[in-house]
Amino acid sequence: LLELSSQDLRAHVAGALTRARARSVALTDAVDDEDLIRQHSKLMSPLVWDLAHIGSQEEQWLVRDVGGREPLRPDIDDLYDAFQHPRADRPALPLLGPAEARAYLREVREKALDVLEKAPMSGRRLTESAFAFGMITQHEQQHDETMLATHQLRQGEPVLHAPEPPRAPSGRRPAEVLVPGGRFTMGTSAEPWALDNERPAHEVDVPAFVLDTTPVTCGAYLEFLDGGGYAEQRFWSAAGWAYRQGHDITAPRFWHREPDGWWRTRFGVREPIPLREPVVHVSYYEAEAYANWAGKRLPTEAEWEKAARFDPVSGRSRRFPWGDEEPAEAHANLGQRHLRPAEAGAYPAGQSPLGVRQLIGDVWEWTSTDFHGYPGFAAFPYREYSEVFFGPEYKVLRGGSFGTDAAAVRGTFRNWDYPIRRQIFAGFRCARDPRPGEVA
Ligand code: AVJ
Ligand code: FE
Repeated sequence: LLELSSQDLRAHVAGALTRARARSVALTDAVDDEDLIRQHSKLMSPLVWDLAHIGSQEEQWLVRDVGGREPLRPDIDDLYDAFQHPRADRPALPLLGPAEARAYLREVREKALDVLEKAPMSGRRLTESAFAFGMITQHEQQHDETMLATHQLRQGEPVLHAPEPPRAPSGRRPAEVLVPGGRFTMGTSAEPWALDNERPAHEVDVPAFVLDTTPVTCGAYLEFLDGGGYAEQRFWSAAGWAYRQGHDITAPRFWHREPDGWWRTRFGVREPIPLREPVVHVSYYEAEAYANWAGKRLPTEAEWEKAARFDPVSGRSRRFPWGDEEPAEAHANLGQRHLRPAEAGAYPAGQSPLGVRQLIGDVWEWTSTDFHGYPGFAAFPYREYSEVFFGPEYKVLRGGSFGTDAAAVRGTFRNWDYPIRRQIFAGFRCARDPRPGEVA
């Protein structure tokens, strides 16, 4: 990206903005106005809030800050400020209606593209102007994933359709790999669109550990469930057990027990639990309980990133498990191309040097690490993007899901959420310490 001429960089940015908008439009055109305004869950905004919020952020960051242009709708800044109104309160606000929101987004985008034509895109200003466009692209794609999660919570006939993801190649493969101990470079100072919390690059010493080569499947999770995993307190942390009891959690979100076994509902379709597919819609606490039941643990964030980026041959950290190339269709299940995770073991072209698969795409993976800034962290462009969330109440998730766009994930990307959250497309894989004699 940094080597592109300013004209090519402009074209690249315009393409990324256009792809994000096509997704926002598809997700909001799929339902009628009543569904856009309705709150499908207290955990989520009405879709029409996300839509206008996307436009409002684009107006503030690109049209006003980068372009120095006149504000279009300064009167709605507060309405669409996520910090001023919790999600549960958003339906009661005097929000723009669907038609008004769509017109506003078109108007803002027209201005933003004009700013892009004129903004300095090379030299010292590159990081400032181009970064703002990169950040806005990622912001829209992040809300597109949030809107996809709202679709999953919506009642009614299915409105989203997509082809099935690829199957896993046949043949037996190791279930775990040993990741050798030693230092590696975590985070980045070079990735052009990396957000503040991914920076700066720094060395971390990670002792040898063993990691699952795929995310934990529904089949394996069902063994935990059927084996009394939700009934036995000893598998759960104190906070996890309090949550399990307080909310009467007995299975992943969207699973239901019927006389003939377990089923789930996915984007309005009732279907049998796909045993070979990574489990999704589990909280951190459920992931932690499963890992305890299995005699394992969740990976730390550093372990996850080392498995995803460290190349033992060159000793350097890659951008992605497969190398430095941007994600292609064969590498990972990203971008809402498929509306479910692919079978565990799929995407051989996307595996890491040590043979770990599906680190990028399919399901976000819970790590055991609290969300904090790296050594040398500097908030950019403002504290509200990530710094205000640092602390023990959020856990880091890594790798993106089938609902995440390639523009919004990479080997260094960090997501975070409360450990009780289940409406996000989150699963996990397990790690463990090596047994005596396992480390050469
Ligand atoms: C990084 C997914 C936790 O959705 O709350 C969107 C991204 N920040 N708008 C979120 C975000 C501001 C953020 N996560
Ligand atoms: Fe936002």
